[in-house]
Amino acid sequence: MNIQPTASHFIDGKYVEDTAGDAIPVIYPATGEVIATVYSATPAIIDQALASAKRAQKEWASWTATDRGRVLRRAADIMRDRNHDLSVLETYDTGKPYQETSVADATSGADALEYFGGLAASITGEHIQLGEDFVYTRREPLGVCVGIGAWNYPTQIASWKAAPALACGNAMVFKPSETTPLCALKVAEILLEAGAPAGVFNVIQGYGMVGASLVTDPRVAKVSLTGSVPTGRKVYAAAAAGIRNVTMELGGKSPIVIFDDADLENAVSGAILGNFYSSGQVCSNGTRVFVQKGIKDAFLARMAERLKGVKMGDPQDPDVNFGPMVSENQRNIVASYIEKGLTEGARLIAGGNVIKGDGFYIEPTVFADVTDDMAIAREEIFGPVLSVLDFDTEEEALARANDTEFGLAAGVFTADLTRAHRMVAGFEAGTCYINTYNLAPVEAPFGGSKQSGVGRENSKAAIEHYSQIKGVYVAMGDVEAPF
Ligand code: TXE
Repeated sequence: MNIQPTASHFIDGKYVEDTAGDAIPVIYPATGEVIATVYSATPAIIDQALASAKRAQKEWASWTATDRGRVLRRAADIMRDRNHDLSVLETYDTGKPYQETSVADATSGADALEYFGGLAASITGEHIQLGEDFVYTRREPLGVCVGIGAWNYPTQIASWKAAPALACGNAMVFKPSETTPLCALKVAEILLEAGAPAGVFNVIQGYGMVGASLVTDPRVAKVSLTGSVPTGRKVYAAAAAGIRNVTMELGGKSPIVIFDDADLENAVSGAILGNFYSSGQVCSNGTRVFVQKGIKDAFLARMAERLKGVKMGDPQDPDVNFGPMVSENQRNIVASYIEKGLTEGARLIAGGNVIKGDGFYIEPTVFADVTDDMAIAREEIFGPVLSVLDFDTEEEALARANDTEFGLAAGVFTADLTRAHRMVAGFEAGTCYINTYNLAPVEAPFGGSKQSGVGRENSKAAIEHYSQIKGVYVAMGDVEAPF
């Protein structure tokens, strides 16, 4: 499969190259080899992309919503037809196993395109009768939106931002993470092929400073970032200077609370999904697993047993279910946290080792006897490190689960559903799970509270973040004035 893209950027319906930009090597995480090279967008490229989006947005907004929806649904069909190739590319871009990318990435992108394609025609205003007079509202696009992506789900992140933005009549300039630049270009190709006018969805490459240039450009009405909290703070502040609408999908250190009466197998499965899927590189991961004392030993024993099912290896091999970290840097970050966990006195139950060799592999790791003050319990690791913390009572578990600056996700496993709903009502998190973890259907809102973000992706909630309401008062009689 040819991995080197035609060119680095996709602007105004065409691939565009400008090698004056900084070269960005695309490194395959499974082998460490450079499989492609793209170039960071120069000011000329940034201007070309924004000008193209500004121009195309006017035409796109003049289409009927039904016609816009049809394009998005056609894009979803094309994405599904190409799921295999898109999944292979996602694996090259991220190192995630094909066993995962073939069911979780382009499929999720297609779901979003299909869902918002279906919603488009229902994005309307309302009529408010006031006696003889009345008010009507118009739900209007924002204009040019900027999407900025993280590296863990490049196809999905580009699609989750493009779909609602375009459904509402906006145009978008999307900058993928410099770590995974390849997949978003395919999303741009597919939208054009599905009938979106050239310039409605553009992709440009670059490091953070290209993102910063996009956020501060006067042509930009809205910024949607998926990334870390520190980056979120910078982007939010920069957007504020232009009073721009923002969506912030940031980091987390989410809790999973497992009570004695939980179904053990499902609780272990939930903890595996919430810590080891995508080699632990998922923002909403439940990396603090609070286990009630009565079930703790059984949980640890079963978890250690289930980890024997890990098949690490070439992520393009469909039998492999655990891939490398996305980069050497990320692998080193995770290794340093494992070191910290050992130094701070946590008990290693499984894993803990970096795998020697070309790729950026590290073992799925489980710590027990973790206390709330440990770095592995407080800081986002963004890798396959599961921390088990003991608890006695429901009140204690809830208080400790919420004792974090983050608020992205939270899960609870128990057979007592009144307790489950009590826990969820008490969780300070935007995305919660009962007796499961990390499912993200496009029909459901996804996003965080506290430091984990602002706004929601997916569900009808996303329409609020990509459109604005204009209120129109219509007088049917004369105007009464005091003089
Ligand atoms: O993030 P970074 P990464 C979070 C996850 C982790 C991080 C990992 O929790 O913290 O993302 O992804 C661009 N102005 N989520 O390392 O470094 C940068 O080029 C404008 C949460 O990529 O923050 C990249 O494209 N842009 C998420 C993007 O910001 C700037 C799910 C993110 O970079 C910039 C996945 C600047 N000043 C990961 N600096 C969720 N909540 O859904 C950097 N960038």
